[in-house]
Amino acid sequence: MPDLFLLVFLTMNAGLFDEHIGWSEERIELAEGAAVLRGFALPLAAELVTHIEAISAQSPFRHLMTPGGQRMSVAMTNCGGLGWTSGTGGYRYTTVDPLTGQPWPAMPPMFLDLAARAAAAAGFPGFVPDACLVNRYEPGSRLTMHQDRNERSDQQPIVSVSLGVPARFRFGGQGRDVPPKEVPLFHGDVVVWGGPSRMNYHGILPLKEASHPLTGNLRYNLTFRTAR
Ligand code: MD6
Ligand code: FE
Repeated sequence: MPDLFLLVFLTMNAGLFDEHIGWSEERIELAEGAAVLRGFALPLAAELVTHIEAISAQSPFRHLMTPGGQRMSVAMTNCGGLGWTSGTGGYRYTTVDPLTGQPWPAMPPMFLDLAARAAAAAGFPGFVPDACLVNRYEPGSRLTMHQDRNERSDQQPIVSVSLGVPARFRFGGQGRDVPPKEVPLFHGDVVVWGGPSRMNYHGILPLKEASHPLTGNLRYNLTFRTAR
């Protein structure tokens, strides 16, 4: 029932705009230092998707292999000075896309601006990311519980933007034993993540079959980090 789903989805997102700041200030605290800013990126969402298409025309989406040899169900690419990649050598950041042999596509200025504004809104002023991981989920794609720990410093937050089909996000604690909270992430939502929960485990449950007018059955996620 994709049409009904879309209607429900659009209704849920209606009224999120504030005339002045483009954001309703609906905010969900996941833990100290981690918050969902509902609809924060909604005014820019269509432009973000256009940029993702341009980025992936230059550095295509690919299914990386984990260091353990498993093909990841989420397809990835990057923009910015550094890109997150994976292989038998482990997880690392590179300046060059190993697939093309060229530098990763430049980070569009509007990406930098959005990431900095979202971080500041969540209490982390002065955020200047040097890496933007672009994730593409198709129905069934998931991200198992993990920590983001390949960045040189844990003093900077992470800013994560959701686009397209909604997903169920799981947020746990510092150890794998903490039972996770579950929260839906919709088109235009931004998660900002830093301070005491920067190293908390988190993941995305398998994407459900659904349709979004801008992305079809796909979900995109932009994850901004300061890697160095
Ligand atoms: C995703 N996000 O939303 C995957 N990591 O598709 C993440 O792994 C993530 O949303 C760190 C901080 C925020 C996130
Ligand atoms: Fe992560």
